[in-house]
Amino acid sequence: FLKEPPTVAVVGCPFSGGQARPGVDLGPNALVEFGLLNQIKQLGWNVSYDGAKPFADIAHTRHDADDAVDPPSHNMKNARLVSAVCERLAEVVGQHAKRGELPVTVGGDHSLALGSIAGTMSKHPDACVLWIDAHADINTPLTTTTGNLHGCPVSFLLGLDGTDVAPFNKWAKPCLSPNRIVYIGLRDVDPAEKRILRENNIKCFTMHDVDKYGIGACVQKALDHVNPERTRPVHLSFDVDATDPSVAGSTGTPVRGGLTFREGHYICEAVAETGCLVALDIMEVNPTLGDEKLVEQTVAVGCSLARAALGETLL
Ligand code: NNH
Ligand code: MN
Ligand code: MN
Ligand code: MN
Repeated sequence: FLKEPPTVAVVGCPFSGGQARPGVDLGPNALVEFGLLNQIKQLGWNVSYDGAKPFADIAHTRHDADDAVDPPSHNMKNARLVSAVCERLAEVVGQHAKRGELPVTVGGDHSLALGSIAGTMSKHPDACVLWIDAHADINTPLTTTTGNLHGCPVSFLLGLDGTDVAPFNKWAKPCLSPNRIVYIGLRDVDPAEKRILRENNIKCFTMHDVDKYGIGACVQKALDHVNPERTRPVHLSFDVDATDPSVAGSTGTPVRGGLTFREGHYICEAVAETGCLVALDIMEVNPTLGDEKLVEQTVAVGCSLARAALGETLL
């Protein structure tokens, strides 16, 4: 799916408006300062990087957006801001994909995946999505109890009931079908999300399944479901809170009982092995949470997950 020479376009997205905790906007710079760009180069890729860009004209890209400027609508917080950032991110990711590059979107909070996946779909409408997360992020504007849009991007991608609302419906058209997305790592799913997942027959590998079958079988079954012939392009959207807080604890909503270091990396390695990866998200690293050691460990894990997805092998 990619053009020679193979190029990774790192897209730094310093955005925190999809959730309430400041600091996740510092994620991209932390990963880049840790050496992400050179690490990817050393795997044999050309790497492009335009710097961490706010991606929207709306002045504030922080969590504390002004309710007077961006009033809550349908219980969604910072909806105009999230929509504007994702619309622009979709264009940028789409442009890189159309040039035959592999966009790696570094967040920033996970609401950004509405933009990155919309961008992937503009070039690869037949792509499938692996969503690695403790959370399902499939609330709709009607079901969200927090109003945080990082809990909602999947519902917009699928075009579920309640997502045809301003400002998103100006640009965000449904671009993914429920049988083209699969989850791994779930363990904190809201009651309304459980109903949505059931009603739409969406395949999920919860932590219970990881315990029961092992990560190897879960990833194989997940790929068999969304990509049976291994011919479809794959977008891997990795929320670092999928891993256990002991692995990547500097994140806004840690949930105990997560993927081990190896399980997280195994998912990325197995996706790399398919040769189908066309886009990657590394999301929700918040370098302001936890002590210095935890922050460095989390940033290092963000980088090593990206390397594993981009072909780093153990031997
Ligand atoms: N489900 C909750 C919500 O809608 C939590 C989502 N939080 C996440 N998602 N970190 O990855 O707000
Ligand atoms: Mn607000
Ligand atoms: Mn998420
Ligand atoms: Mn999450």
